[in-house]
Amino acid sequence: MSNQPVNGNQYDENQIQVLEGLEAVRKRPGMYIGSTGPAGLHHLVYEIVDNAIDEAMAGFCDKILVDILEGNVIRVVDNGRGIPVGIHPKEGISAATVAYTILHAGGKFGGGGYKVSGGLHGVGASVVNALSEWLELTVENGEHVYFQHFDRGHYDEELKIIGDTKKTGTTVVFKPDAEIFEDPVFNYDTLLERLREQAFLNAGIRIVLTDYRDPDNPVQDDMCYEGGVKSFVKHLLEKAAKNPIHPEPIYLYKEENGCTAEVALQYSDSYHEVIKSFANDIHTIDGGTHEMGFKSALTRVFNDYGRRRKLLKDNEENLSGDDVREGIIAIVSVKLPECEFEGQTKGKLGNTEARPLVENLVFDGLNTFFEENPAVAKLIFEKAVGAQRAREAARRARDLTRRKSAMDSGGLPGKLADCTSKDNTITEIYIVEGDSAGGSAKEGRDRAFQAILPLWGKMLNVEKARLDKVYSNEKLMPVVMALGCGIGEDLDVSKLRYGKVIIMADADVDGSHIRTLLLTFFFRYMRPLVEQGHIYFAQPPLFRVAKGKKFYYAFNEKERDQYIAELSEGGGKVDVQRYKGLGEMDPHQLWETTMDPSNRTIVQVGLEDAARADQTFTILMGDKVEPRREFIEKNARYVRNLDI
Ligand code: 1YM
Repeated sequence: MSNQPVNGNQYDENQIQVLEGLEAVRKRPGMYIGSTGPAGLHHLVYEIVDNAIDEAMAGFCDKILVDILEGNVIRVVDNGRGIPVGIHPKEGISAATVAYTILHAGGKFGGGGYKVSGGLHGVGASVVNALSEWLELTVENGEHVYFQHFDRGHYDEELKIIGDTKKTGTTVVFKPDAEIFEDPVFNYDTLLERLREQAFLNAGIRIVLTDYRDPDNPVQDDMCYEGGVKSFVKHLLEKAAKNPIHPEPIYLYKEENGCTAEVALQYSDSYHEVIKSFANDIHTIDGGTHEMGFKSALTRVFNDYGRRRKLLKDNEENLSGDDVREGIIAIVSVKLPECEFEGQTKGKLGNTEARPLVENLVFDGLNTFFEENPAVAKLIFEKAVGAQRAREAARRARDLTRRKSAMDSGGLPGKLADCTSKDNTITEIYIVEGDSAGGSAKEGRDRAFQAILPLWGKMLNVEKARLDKVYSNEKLMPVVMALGCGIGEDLDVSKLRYGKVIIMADADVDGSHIRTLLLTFFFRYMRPLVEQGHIYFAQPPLFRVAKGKKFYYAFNEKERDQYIAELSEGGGKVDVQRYKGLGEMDPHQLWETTMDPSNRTIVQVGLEDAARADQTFTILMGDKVEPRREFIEKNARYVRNLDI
């Protein structure tokens, strides 16, 4: 693979820089796409699609096709103007080639007309090219069809005309490099979720995702939402099977100094809040200035309204942020000429101008809405007052619990088998469903640093209860007391008694249920524990494969079959035991396979797993039957794989 010299026969300075640039990307892909795991892999697709979306936002394109082809090849097609094919004055090669070979060239080329797109690190097409085994670019400009082939970012031939056409548009086909990515297999639902989000955030654009990997059974979603973020809110409500308390989402929009802010919100009868914020179509999972502006305006509007209407008496406290957000589903989307993303995962918007932009929009817009829609305003306001009362009830329940526990067991639950160490950088607590597994765990553990809490009793349906009910739940309170860091608005992570909170449950449907319940509880009432990576799942083995004295533990069917094959060599009887539950393992086996830090695998729970559990939980435990049935039908086949 060599690059064609451009000016005469020698590589010029630019050309060398290009090669160095692509090499840099291949050497440290994580710097450009975050990781070489599934997130980084899927990010390649978003980078290319982002360019097509920018073209659509500029008003030149209304349809984007994203195809997953056999062999995990991706094809993205748009009907825009086509990437410019003319010779780039500085580089001496086609502008399209520049966009695909020069680092950071994508957005900047074209003299300011081209909006900076907000990919995770804003890296663009050349990074995708560098990380693809091969990539093919086709551009139609209404006259000719242009084509260029790349191998790992390098090309032997320039962009060339291969035919004539009346159409315009860009097609990019690429195969992610198996030398770079751990497992270059695309997940349809991952792509679908993100592309659907893009379709909501860019009203009117049609995005069609098709999976052709199973030739007999292509899967397709065709997405176009004229209602934009308003449709997004409706979609989230439906997906989570929540009951809205007013018929239509409230929609607010504002444009100022080349920035736009858009907000859609609706209240449901649930007790939880969902706020999704975006900056230049990037999900800001940790919020930031736009979200702060939204929250502060919301609280102000409610309290002003309450005082003005004398619904809050002079001697009554203001509604808190949590009160006014109870049951809300909101989308906050800003588009700025340049976004600054902060924080470790770059999930937080830093631009200071975004805060007043959103704050003013929501303050003025929602005030007006409240004045013009008194009936809806009254409903929403009363819900917030209900939340305020429940918060006060929770405070009383908490004080009562504190007094009670101070009197009996020094604040620790009776069934807790505590560890000796108090140093939470090394301590762990196993939360175990069932007394028999709890017994094995107590015997098998290393009591120096491992505590065991068996769970018993009736679980609370977190969906249908507010915090005050948690304080009287016999299953959850021992967890809260053992962790020692409080709950809800009292949560103080620095008081957490164990650095690792490990949920250990059977590898079956009941086990999956208890995992989901606990995860949902942590997500809703102790979210910082999830955010800061304190929550884990234990991974007990499913099989023991043995011949004579030699044995292996297998954690899935593939491993089991490998061990069977290995032990079968040379003849003799191979014995396979399937563990139906943790209780079937003796204490030593449980220690060896699931609890010994030098040997076990534990899975750290991320915020996305928890958010998904939350949604799943609403569907499974909420009061709508139809979404529950749909969910069960769709997921029945996954139960064995334990996707939660
Ligand atoms: C399947 C991916 O990349 N579409 C696309 C990209 C560009 C344009 C149109 C485009 C931009 C401009 C003018 C401009 C890009 N052009 C460049 C660069 N689809 C996809 N569609 N004309 C066409 O911004 O002024 C980068 S992306 F840099 F070459 F102009």
